[in-house]
Amino acid sequence: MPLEIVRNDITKMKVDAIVNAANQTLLGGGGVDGAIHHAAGPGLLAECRTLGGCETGSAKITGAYRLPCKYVIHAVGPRWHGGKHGEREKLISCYRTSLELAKENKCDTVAFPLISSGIYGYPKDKALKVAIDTISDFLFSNEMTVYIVIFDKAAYQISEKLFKDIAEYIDDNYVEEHTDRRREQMRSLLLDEEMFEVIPENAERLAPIAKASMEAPTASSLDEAISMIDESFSEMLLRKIDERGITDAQCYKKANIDRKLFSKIRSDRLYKPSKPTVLAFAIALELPLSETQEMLMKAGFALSHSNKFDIIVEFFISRGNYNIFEINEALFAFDQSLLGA
Ligand code: AR6
Repeated sequence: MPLEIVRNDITKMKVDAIVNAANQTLLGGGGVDGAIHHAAGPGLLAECRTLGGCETGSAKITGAYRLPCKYVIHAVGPRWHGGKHGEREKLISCYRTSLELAKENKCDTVAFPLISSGIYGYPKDKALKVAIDTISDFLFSNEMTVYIVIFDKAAYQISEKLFKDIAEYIDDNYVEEHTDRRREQMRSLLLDEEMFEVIPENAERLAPIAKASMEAPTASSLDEAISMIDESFSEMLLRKIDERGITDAQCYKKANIDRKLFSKIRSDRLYKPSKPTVLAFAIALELPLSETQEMLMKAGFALSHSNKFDIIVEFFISRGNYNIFEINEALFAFDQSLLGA
């Protein structure tokens, strides 16, 4: 997956390059800087001494010594002074310079901490947004896998309002789903077409399922039944891409899916994707809920109100928010797996 948020200690990441949140001297310090120097050993400091420091908003690259990666990119983030002193631009520039350095050094995988969000005081939700926006922008025109490494749960916050809204949505839907009356209604809905009128709020979600069962062709032999096989997931995906008038690359990049996986799906009409992959494409294609359900069904899945992952994805789709990185931020905050490959 091109952009992933993971919870880890960055010094343990087995990637081509890790990024350090350094200061202008490049001679070490506290926080992640201290942890990286400690794990890399004295060779790193010796090389840093030869670099002559670094300006805020820029970055320099060194070897990685005892770390399990090949390079360390030392980026100097801005100190937070309230947000009106060019902090955002400098932070963006940190990420861009680091990504360009990684590219020049042929790195395929890079891990970033949330630069400036510790000792330098940049609010964590804002720092995360800058990281996600800048990295995803870069990934639109470059092939690379980038990790944002979050050290601890406390270091991670999506905006309080969004968190509250999602939590409420989960509560509401969990409660709904777990009443017997509701479950009973859902079951009869699948059996009895007329029930659509009785509980219309279910109609959109379940229509594709009911429609598919109603339209199932009858066959006189097993061979004949198999020959009536419906459009596959891969065929539906390619058709929707054409209908939207977008290119394959625009679609898989927006889905946060890597090119190799997309080629596999493209060349195998019976490809069996995972549920997060299907949803990533549904988001990239900006499908409404009913079409999302239909696409999931092609791969043997459904959106259900019995798990948080599904409810969170549904929360965003029902609000017309198709930004996969924002959805992944929210999934991460609720400890769910992320969308994409
Ligand atoms: N792995 C991943 N993330 C970490 C780790 C780790 N091992 N340790 C801390 N973080 P900070 P800054 C997170 O303070 O704000 C140094 O003294 C941490 O939770 O390391 O850019 C430098 O020399 C936070 O979210 O860097 C500079 O003087 C994020 O990394 C100054 O601090 C960044 O926190 C730079 O301050």
